[in-house]
Amino acid sequence: MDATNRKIEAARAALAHVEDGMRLGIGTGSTAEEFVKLLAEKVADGLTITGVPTSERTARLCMELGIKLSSLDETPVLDLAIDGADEVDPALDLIKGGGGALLREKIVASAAKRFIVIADGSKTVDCLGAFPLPIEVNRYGLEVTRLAILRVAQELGLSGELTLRSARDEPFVTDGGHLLLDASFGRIPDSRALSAALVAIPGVVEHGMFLGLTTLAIIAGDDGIEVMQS
Ligand code: ABF
Repeated sequence: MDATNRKIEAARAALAHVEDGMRLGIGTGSTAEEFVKLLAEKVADGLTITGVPTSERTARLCMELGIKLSSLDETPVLDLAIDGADEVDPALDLIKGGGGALLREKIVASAAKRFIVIADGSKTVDCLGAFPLPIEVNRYGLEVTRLAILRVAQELGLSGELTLRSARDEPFVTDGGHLLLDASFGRIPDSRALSAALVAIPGVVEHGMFLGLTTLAIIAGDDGIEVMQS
C-alpha cells in the first residue's frame, strides 16, 4: 500500500470517531487533508459537525468542500481534534509543525477533550528528534532568540543547526505572523526539559513538541492499522 493510501486508511479509521453534532478541530497536512475529504462526504450525507480549522489552508479546503466552520472564539471547547504529525513516539508525544501550522494546531489540540493523531507508519519513532523541531519565534530580536535557543539546548546536551524556514526565497511567515526556526538537534532524550527551556525564552512563541496531548494515535502501516492509546 503506498503512502497516500495509508494516509487515507488512517483518516478513514479516525472518521469512525466523529459523531453527529460534534465540535471538531481539523488539522493541517496531507493526512489531515485526506480526513477532510472523507469528512466532507459524510457531511454531504447528512453528518452535522462544527469544524474549527488549524490553518487558513485547512479553512479554505473545508469551505470548498462544504464543511461548516466556526472560530475557536465562538467554539472554545471542542469534543475532538484530529490532526497529522511528523513524528509519534511510544508515549504518543509528537513533533508537529512541518506544515508550519504548529501554533494553531497546538491551541486547537489543547481545546479539545480528545485529540486523535493520524499518520502513516513512517512517522513512528522510538525517540523524538530525527525530524527537525519547528520553533515558532517572534520576528523582533530574532538573533537574540536564536542565540538563546542554542544556549538552552547546549545546557541540555543538544546541539545543531537552527534554520530559518523560507518559502520562495523569503522567510516563511506563519498564519500568526511569526517566523519558524527548524532545529536539527537530533534525538531529544528529555523533551519536557527542552520544552520548558524553550517556552521560557521571551522570543519563542511556541514549539512543535506536543507532549501529553494525544489521546489516540491511528497509524497506517504496511500491515494495516495500528491504534496506540495514551
Ligand atoms: C500537520 O501535519 C503538521 O503539524 C505536520 O507537520 C503535518 C504532517 O503532515 P503530513 O500529514 O502531510 O505528513 O499537522
